[in-house]
Amino acid sequence: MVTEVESGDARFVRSFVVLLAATVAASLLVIGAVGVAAVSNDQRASAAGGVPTTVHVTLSEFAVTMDPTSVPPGDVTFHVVNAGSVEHNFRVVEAGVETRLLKPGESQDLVVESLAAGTVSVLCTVAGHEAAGMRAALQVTEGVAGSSDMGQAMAPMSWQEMDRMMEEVALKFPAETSGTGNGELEYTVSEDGFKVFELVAKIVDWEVEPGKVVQGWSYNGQIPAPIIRVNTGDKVRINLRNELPESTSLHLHGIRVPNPADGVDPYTQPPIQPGQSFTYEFTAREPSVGMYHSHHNAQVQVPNGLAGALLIDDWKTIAMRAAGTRVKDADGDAESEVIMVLNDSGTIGLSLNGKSFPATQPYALKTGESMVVHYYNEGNMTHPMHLHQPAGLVVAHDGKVLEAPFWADTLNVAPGERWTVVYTALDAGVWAWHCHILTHAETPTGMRYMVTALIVE
Ligand SMILES: [Cu+2]
Repeated sequence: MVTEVESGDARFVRSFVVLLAATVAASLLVIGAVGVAAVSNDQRASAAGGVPTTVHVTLSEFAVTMDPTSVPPGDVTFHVVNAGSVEHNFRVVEAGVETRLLKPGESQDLVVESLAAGTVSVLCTVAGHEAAGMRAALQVTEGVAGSSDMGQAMAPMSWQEMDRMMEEVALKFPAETSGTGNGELEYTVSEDGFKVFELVAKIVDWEVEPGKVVQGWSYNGQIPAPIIRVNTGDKVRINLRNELPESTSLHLHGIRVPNPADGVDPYTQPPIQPGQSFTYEFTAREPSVGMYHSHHNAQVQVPNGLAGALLIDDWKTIAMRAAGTRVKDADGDAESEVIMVLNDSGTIGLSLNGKSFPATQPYALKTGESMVVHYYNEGNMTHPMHLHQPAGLVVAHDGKVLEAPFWADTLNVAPGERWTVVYTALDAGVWAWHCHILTHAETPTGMRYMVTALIVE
């Protein structure tokens, strides 16, 4: 019942994309051919004339991308651009050289002379950034003229080339990737009357965007973790088995639990070591838009994927009751409930529900219908989430209904926060929905990361 786009709506998205594709296909072919010719001319000059090869390097949270990714031996100029929102640098390990610390938007050229054939490692030396994904390899191969990765930033590029690449990415939306998070977690009822949920923490291959597969730290193979739903008065038991390579623990964030179930090792429990299990028990005391996530080496484990939603009571109903007659809903009921988990760090990086545009999931409503959205920030930065239309009525913060709901088309969601918003569709169209820190939503080669769409029929 959550976050699924009905098959009819999926067809609508497909037909919308197909229509766009048909109108631009011819121009893509023409411009594409020119682009390929230009690249190969450039590379021929480089290989034949001994002109230093230039590798365009883009730094972001948390990735190092290079174009091209293979070069002939010889002198190489790395044109390094920090396209991220925090400071990074770029080190060529085998050559023992690195750029200065680059602020967001800064660039520096790094010249490495006489690179020999082989594999060259590059990375960002800022603490934790390599482990979070900022490392890559450059292939230095005799006789190779360089291969261009069209998905990455290529500067300088013409405005026509930029338009073409942006269109190429946009037409892929919604791109299919393997793996889906936010499934509903089934439970069993024990003889002593508990709703029993089983979680296994383990590392899985996770496809963040088409072709980009990372090591995701998951509960039950899902990122975000499966949704746990209970009601006030329920006795709840969560069995967590740790199949990670390090200890972990589970914090029930924003949920009223007895102290021993708070998951803060080593105070309230010992760490759950690899191969061990631990049981958390509590009685659901009050309505909650809660999250559950790791509380052990959490700055690594949570952004890598160990986080999910735990809701107490029916928030579709609670939210619509809080909205009252302020929203112009046709029947007073919400048609869907959306969990949107924001992330920006770790192996998953900038993403909505574990996916980066164009692999993010679109949502659909008919005019006069409403959806209840719970924004969850499981990352390390604040994200101002912006839906082009309709404006949202913010009805709850951290699982508490507001005394005075307020309207927002852009809503800051800080790390750890949950905001509950009622959006009621007014005008038909495909409405962009994205983080408004623009480096979290776009690159010079098109929309990326924290972007999706609401389709209103
Ligand atoms: Cu953001």
